Order: sequence, then structure tokens, then C-alpha cells
Amino acid sequence: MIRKIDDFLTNWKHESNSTLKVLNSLTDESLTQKVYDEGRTLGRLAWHIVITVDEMVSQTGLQFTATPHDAPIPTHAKEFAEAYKKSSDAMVQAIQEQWTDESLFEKTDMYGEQWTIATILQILISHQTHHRGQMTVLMRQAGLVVPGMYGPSKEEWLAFSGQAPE
Ligand code: NI
Repeated sequence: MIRKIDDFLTNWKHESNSTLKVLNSLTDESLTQKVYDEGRTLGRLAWHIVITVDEMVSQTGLQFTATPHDAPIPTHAKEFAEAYKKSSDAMVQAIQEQWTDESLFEKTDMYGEQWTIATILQILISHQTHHRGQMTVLMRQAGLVVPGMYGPSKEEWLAFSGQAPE
């Protein structure tokens, strides 16, 4: 539960670092990886995470410059992490400058419902975690090494212990 700006910023620091680790693991070739024919590609999923910062947080009235929600999907892997970092850094700076803890309880119209800003920030994190999890499946299928997020990944565990995790 987010009650103070610092609650969010501390959590976001960890979450955005995890997202950057995942985005930095992408390769140009892996961007077209799919699980099934009609499924979203790895590149499309990754870009969805990047542009959601603008798509969700701009609706709160926060003034910041993020990669726009309708920006086209890049073809080069390195552009994903760069765009995400710029958007995330701009959002964090704007929150520090424009909001107080009280701002978190202001309500905004979101998808036809009234959400507090605290709820929007919570959903921003959960939504990102959800799609990052989907990405890691596609990354393994694309033969990429998956970075650890809440603990070591299989590859990190193996490198550390010499054994596969149970
Ligand atoms: Ni989504």
C-alpha cells in the first residue's frame, strides 16, 4: 500500500531497475519472438511497458516528458532501455517536484472509474511486473539469459552454486 511518496519512490527504484535489467538483456533478433502465432512479440510487450509510464501517469495531471503512449515500436533493442530510463527518470523528478504525500489521495478518472493517485501508482507497478513476467518467458524461448529480479534467476543461481535450483 502506498501512503507516502517515499513508499512509491523506494519501490519504484527497485522495480524500474529490474525492468531496466530485462530491457538491457534484449537483442535486436529477439524482438520478434512470440509464444504463439497471434501472440504479442517480445518487442511489443517490452514497448508496452515503456509507453505505459506515459499512458497511465500522464492521466494524473503530472507534468513530465515521457516516451508518448503512441510512439512506434523501435527496431533496435538498445532504444527500449534508453526510452524507459528517460521516462522513468522524468516521472520520478516530476513527482518529487510537483507532489506531496497528500497528492496521493487525489482522485482521477481512469478507464471510467475514479482512482486515487496512490492506486494508479500501485497499478503501474503491478502492471509492469505482470508484463515483465510474460517477457521472461519469451526471453528464455529466444535463448536470452534472464536476469534475477526478486532473487537469482536460474542462470545466476547456476553460476553461483554450480547446481540448478529445485
Ligand atoms: Ni498491459
